[in-house]
Amino acid sequence: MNATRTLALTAVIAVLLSGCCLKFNDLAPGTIYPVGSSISTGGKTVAVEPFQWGNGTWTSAGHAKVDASNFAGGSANELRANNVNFNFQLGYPLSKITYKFADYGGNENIKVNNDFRNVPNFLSLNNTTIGGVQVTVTAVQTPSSIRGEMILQGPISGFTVGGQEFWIDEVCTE
Ligand SMILES: [Ca+2]
Ligand SMILES: [Ca+2]
Repeated sequence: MNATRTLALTAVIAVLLSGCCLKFNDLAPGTIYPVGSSISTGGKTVAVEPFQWGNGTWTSAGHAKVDASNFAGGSANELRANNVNFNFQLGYPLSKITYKFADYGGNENIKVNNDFRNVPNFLSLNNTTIGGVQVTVTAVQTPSSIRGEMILQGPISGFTVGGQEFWIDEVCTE
């Protein structure tokens, strides 16, 4: 194989391997990240941003925390949003994002392609579009929690999500 073909093949493989999964297992449990800070995990950056409450008021007083719990249904560590949003800086554009989540109370925020939503929970977003991206929510609701997985499919140029008592794990991209 000549050098040009080797280079072309390497480029193809790089594209095929461009998806990633953020599992947060490289973070130290108990670490707290205030609004304005950034979380470096899995070679990516997650910015911790202000959160909008159900009444429309924005707060910068929340924080993120690395928990060794398993609410979102992943394994080992997960990220907790305590009245913050996570702005995932993943190397856009992407065609798909999936993630596991747990909502133990309060409202949630989600923004895809600059289309911002503020909702009591994510169940109502199943089979809708946000920012032109198809949203699928598969979750189990109990009196105390909503736990499941969300799939975003379509041309994605930005993704932010958070909540008040919200955990997230295994944010994977294609
Ligand atoms: Ca994990
Ligand atoms: Ca909720």
